[in-house]
Amino acid sequence: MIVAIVQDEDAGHLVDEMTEHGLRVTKLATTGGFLRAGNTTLLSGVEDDEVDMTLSLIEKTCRSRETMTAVAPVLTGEEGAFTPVPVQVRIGGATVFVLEISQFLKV
Ligand code: 2BA
Repeated sequence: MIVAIVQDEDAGHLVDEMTEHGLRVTKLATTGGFLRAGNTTLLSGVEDDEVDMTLSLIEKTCRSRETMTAVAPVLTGEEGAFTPVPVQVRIGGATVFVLEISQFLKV
């Protein structure tokens, strides 16, 4: 099982590539814990000999991007006053987990 967290901008193209290569994929709308922004998580049950091809498709399709975000408010000194700090963040290409599946059933 490949679990790939990708940017929304890359998700449609990646799903197209995967299905064109005969892979099955489920697309979930997810939210990153750090940016609290939408991203996409793809679940794909693949055979062992399809793992490398799947990873290649992900690498080929998912771009790395930079974004500015205001996170981690810091105390300014004034009691109760917080100032969001702008931070530049590089996202992706993709965060990928390759999992062993003990059973696959369709019932
Ligand atoms: P977010 O959690 O929203 O993180 C977006 C980007 O912010 C990350 O990009 C990384 O560059 C940065 N970032 C995240 N946590 C940080 C921190 N504590 N300090 C500084 N910068 C931080 P990516 O690494 O490409 O991750 C993109 C998305 O993939 C994440 O969105 C999250 O939804 C998922 N993700 C990444 N690593 C994960 C993991 N180990 N487990 C589960 N999900 C993960």
